[in-house]
Amino acid sequence: MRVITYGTFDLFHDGHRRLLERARALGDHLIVAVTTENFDDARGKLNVQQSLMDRIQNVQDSGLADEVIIEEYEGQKINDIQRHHVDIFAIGSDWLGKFDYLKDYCEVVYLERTKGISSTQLRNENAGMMRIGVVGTGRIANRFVAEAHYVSGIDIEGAWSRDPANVKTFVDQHDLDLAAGSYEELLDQVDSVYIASPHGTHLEYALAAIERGKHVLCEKPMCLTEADCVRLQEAAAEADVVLLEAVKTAFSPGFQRLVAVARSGSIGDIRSVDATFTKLTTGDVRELDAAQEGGSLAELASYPLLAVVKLLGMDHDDVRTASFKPESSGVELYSRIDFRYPHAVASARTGLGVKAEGDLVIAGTRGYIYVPAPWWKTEYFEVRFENQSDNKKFYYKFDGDGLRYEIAEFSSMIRRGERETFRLRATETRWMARVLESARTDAHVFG
Ligand code: C2G
Repeated sequence: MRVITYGTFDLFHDGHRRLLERARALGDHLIVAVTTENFDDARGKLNVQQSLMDRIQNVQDSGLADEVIIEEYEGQKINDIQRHHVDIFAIGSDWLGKFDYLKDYCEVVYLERTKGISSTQLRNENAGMMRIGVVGTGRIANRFVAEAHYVSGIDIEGAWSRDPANVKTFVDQHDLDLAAGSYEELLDQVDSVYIASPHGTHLEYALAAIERGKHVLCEKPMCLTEADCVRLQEAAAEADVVLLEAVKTAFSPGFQRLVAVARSGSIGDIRSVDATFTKLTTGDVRELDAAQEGGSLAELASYPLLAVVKLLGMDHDDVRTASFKPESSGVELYSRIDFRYPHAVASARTGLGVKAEGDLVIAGTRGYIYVPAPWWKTEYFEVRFENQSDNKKFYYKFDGDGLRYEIAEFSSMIRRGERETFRLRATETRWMARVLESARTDAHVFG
């Protein structure tokens, strides 16, 4: 029986070794296909640290492969199976169901992935494999685990939240090692945490992690007040750990190019920025619950505020907010934060249960940039001029839910020993916390 398996095999660890052992045991000839850089790039896998040569060497050194080939293109698996007369395709259970289409060509076996890669299992402790714990088990935490899969060098160890039943379900669903009974138990097992619990709990959980020397990636809004933000940033500096606010747009390839194009003078001087983010939400949900710090500002303002700060900077002269906040709801359902800068104006609009065009328009003295909805992905934008034949179109990748870009940034910062990233500076995070706080407390309220 001829068996084939595929993988990146970056920072070769015990999970890889055990997978190859079991794949080999399924037959008498094991072919291992190692992904090329281009293929990993095309399938949206980020942060692969070792070269193709080194990764092939990892597989060869294991002594488990009878033959090593490379995987270069989408659809290659079907060709390989036929060309190499393969009987069994084997892959880890993290891909369960994803390769069922190969059943038309050979037997497909999903082998249980190895849960929890402890640092003692790593061939080289400093190889850069990072163990991360998830705090909170809601929608975004689920997406995080799926996306982390596409970032090399990361192993999600386990999860914790206030409700043990939710933790159990989450851990089972994602095949994780640890359903932590307490936050301390999770912290003991990891190098870093991703905090995706309700907004009002971020400060407490982030501080506890930082005080134990763990790096923190915290969902937006990281803080609801500037004072909380300063407190966290000072604690992180003291403990010498990474503290990053998970505003995913800041790390997406297209948004970074958009900012560079806009600030390079291509549309002249920027005179106005208008950014909108709305979502239709109804019913008994956290987003609409005042007790859980809901409302369109806390929920959505991070995105438009990011656009404003990245395009116009932090030195606005004035900011005013108007919010539709009916007494019956207790939270802002629509808000408009208006800024005055020395030579520009900006408007950040958010709505919950209100739908508007979610676009971003940057007006300049020579032309303007139009980013259609959903602008926060920035997969596409146009630079437009009076003379339409001068218009330019730009296209970028935004793979999956886009969380992989912030995860990749967080993990590279840790690996490189960096505490600050130009993609989202600590001062910008603090500015966003200050504006959010004032918008929530000093708004001109109607409704
Ligand atoms: N693996 C495992 N346990 C782990 C980590 C990985 O069993 N803790 C398995 C994966 O399921 C996969 C193999 O080891 O079968 C290689 O893993 P990666 O190098 O992460 O490669 P991957 O991105 O899974 O590529 O075409 C490529 C394939 O689709 C899989």
